[in-house]
Amino acid sequence: MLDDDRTGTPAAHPAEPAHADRDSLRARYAAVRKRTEDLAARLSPEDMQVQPRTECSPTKWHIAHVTWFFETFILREVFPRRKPFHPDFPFLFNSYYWGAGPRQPRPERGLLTRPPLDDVYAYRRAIDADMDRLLAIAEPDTLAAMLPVLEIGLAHEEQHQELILMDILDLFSRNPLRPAYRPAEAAPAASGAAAALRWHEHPGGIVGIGHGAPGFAFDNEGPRHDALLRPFRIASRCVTNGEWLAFMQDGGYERPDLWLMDGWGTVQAEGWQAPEYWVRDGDGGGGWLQYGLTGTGPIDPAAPVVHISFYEADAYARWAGARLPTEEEWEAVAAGLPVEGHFLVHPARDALTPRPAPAAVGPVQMFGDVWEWTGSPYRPYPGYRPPAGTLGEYNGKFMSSQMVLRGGCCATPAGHLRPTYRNFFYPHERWAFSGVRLAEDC
Ligand code: AVJ
Ligand code: FE
Repeated sequence: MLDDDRTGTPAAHPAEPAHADRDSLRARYAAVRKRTEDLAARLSPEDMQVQPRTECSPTKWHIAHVTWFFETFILREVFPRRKPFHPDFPFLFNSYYWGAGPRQPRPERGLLTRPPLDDVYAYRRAIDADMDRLLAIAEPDTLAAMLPVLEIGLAHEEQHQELILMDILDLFSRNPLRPAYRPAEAAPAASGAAAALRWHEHPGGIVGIGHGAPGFAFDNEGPRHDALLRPFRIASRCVTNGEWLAFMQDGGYERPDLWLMDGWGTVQAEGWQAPEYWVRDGDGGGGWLQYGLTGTGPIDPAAPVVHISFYEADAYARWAGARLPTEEEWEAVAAGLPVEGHFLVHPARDALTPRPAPAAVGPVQMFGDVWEWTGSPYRPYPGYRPPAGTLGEYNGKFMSSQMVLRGGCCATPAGHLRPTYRNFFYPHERWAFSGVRLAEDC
């Protein structure tokens, strides 16, 4: 990755970066690393051990894996003869990189009761010390060559911060005690009415899609290219819980005519009657409560619906006489807007628990709260080639059978997102903070 022969990019010979640049890189690295540990600080060692199911990982594994990432793709690239911190850790904490060697099977990450948590934190300390020293003293050429990988490493750790919260929510939801990751007192109170839904018209035409500007983006956000859009309308905010309840009361989960074939099959097989983490109210009235990182509470009708699959998003849109926006339509509307919304703030400075809140009253709210399923399959943009080397496996090899989600959510670290950002999950998956926005043809 740092080898110019393999990346095909000519060697850069930049001037010595100012000390302020090095110091700001070191500070950014330290801040991202600390946020992971602050998120984990609310968990017990037992919480951090368990893998509730294949798609989820133990917190202990997450915090080791992101460390392995810096060790493997920066420290061991810059110093090719450097030995791993521990000879077994590359096997244990490689996620899916064939180029990085064999690995623990993903469904068996929860079996790793050894190494103990203390050893994983010692691993973090050791890699962090070496990373900080490298950032402080690396030759300008070395620093310039590692910068793109450092950006990926930091963005990677931020992705895993969101995954830690998703996976802990899934784990805790299987415990009949339904623990709160953070108590409800710190959460926003249930709000009043939802912001009125407005429809924004877009004239269509040829629009530029994808990342083309300076600054970091994941490889899957480019190349920038033109797309032809027909005139469309897009909703100013996401579908709310109140609107979702109307869908349920109208038999939304019982009417096959509303569903795609695979979606209806999943509804039948899984017995879905409501979004993930909705639980029957014990009072016998047939009502619902919502479990989340704050614990179990009433359903806020004004908040966006969350933890729905692509299949449910699609069925809802059909029921509503609308459709999902394509990712190009979504981006055409979002591109001109500041990336402002309800994201994950550093827990030490944040009074709020990650949980979706009602959309602000405003012309259009595209970012934060819930990821939005689009109608677009996760496929390469025209001209996309995965980067050379092992990090080429990061995004490109997942470009089949998944759908694109846009906009970021309340568990996405603030500053992580861009209007061109492409998230992706399989259409049946519900454990991400996923919701839906409607669109229609003009
Ligand atoms: C973009 C969230 C689908 O979970 O596999 C983490 C993020 N990539 N490590 C995933 C990711 C590499 C990715 N998602
Ligand atoms: Fe990863």
